[in-house]
Amino acid sequence: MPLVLGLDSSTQSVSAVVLDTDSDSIIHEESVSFGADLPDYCQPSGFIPGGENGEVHSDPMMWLDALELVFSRLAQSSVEMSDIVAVSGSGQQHGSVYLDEGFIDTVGNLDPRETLKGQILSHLTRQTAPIWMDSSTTVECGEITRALGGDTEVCSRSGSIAIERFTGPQIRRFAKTSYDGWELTGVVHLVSSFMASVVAGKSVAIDHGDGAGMNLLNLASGCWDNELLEATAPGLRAKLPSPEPSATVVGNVSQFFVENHGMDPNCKVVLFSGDNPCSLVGMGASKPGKVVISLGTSDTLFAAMPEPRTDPNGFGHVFGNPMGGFMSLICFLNGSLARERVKHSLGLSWSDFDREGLAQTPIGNLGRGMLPFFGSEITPRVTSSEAVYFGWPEGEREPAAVVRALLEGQFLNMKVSSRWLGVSPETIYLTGGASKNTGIAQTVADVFGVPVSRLSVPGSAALGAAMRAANAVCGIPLDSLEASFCQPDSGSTVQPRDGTREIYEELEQKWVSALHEAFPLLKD
Ligand code: ADP
Ligand code: XUL
Repeated sequence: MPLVLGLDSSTQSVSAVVLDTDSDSIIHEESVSFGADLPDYCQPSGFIPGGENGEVHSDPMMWLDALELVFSRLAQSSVEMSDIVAVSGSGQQHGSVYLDEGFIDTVGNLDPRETLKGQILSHLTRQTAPIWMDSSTTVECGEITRALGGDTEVCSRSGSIAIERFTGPQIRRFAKTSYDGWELTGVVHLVSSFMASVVAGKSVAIDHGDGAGMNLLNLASGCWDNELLEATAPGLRAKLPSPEPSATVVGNVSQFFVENHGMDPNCKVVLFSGDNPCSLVGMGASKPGKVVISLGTSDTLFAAMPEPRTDPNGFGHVFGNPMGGFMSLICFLNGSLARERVKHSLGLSWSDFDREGLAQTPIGNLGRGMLPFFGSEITPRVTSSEAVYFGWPEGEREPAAVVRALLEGQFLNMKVSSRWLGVSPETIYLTGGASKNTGIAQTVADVFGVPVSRLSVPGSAALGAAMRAANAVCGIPLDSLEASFCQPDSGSTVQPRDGTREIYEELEQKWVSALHEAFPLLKD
């Protein structure tokens, strides 16, 4: 019974999904939450709270503890670990891990009697890893952009203008502010390639899907871009793993997992990729034609693209599609954390969001709206610390209407910010932690005016990673994997309600006017 394993090292958890490729079924899912399962790290949402100057970092040792815990839980479950023939994974994009040269030897000879953390901690040349929520590198983005001759040049080479959370500007800031740390650094990994290195027991390459989120990869050639490397940090080329196609089989699983968790020593490891590229596969959307919205810690909207298409406003990105070609993506920072903030401040549960929020208020909220930026936003790029309300009668802000205004504001922002993609979806495919909330799914359907379809599996990134492993190692065609694993959950498709189009056309105009009034420096 050949099994394949997909891992997902996301912002808030490390999770796993196991597929049986004979019976075409998902036989097991497992998840370790940083907040609930590893409280000693004091990172309840997966990052170190209170970072200054826009810094948002996480502890890579927490990810390793979570990885070991996931493997231990899998080994204690009904999963026959020795039947797993292939593994791949997904990682939150853009985050970077800085290691000395000794890491390469240590990761190749992991001692099964010690913990991963105990062996790898001393190789960190930077104790914490900046992650995708970090916005501390505006100065470095400007420096890289000037060195290349402008946004257009950076964007046409790397698929994105220089963006604060992307790895290149993050590397530049470290190299500038910590000269010694940079000198000691032998290798810089992404979250995906770091976790893959540990699983494979060797320092592995960076795949084209996630590598494109660094402002360093030349999309046309698939190689690191000389000018971008030079503009980013001295000696960077020697410290970066090579970029390789996502389907590359890097070798067998580390002896560490063979001895400790009963893995087969011949189990193959396929390069890990970014969470959004993996989700594209897991949602059955890696061929052009489908638009996916993922409601995780961040909200993202993405689609496979035959040709790389870049965003004239600079908010969108082009990444490698792990199954070949490209994907476009737009990321919204005020995603689940903004929804959680409203939920907590109003003392609601998730089901109240639906029952006591959306169900009690009319579509379009009688013109009462919200710019849902509780913290600075990436799309559009605004500095903010509180939501902006428009169209409300003085003194009135009843909780139910606030819930609706938040969600309508979030999805109107997505609709407005994704027009440059030039794709008119017939259906939106919804994934991520918040997608199971039917009221939220209904609001997406109403705002976009198209049906919203959800898959039966919540973790599309881990599923996509497992499908990539099954394709690359077992040779199972993508079409047949999609037919087996990417079917919509029966009965969970949500239809847009009648009469919503006009209401949202009007609200959208008000929303855009409110945006430009609140943030006059924004480009049209
Ligand atoms: P990530 O992959 O970024 O770690 P997930 O896709 O796992 O995130 O989503 C986690 C988020 O989903 C949580 O932060 C929570 O806010 C949200 N969530 C979970 N359940 C619900 C629900 N029923 N309704 C709305 N949001 C939910
Ligand atoms: C995408 C992005 C986030 C992270 C975390 O550009 O920054 O979606 O991948 O999920």
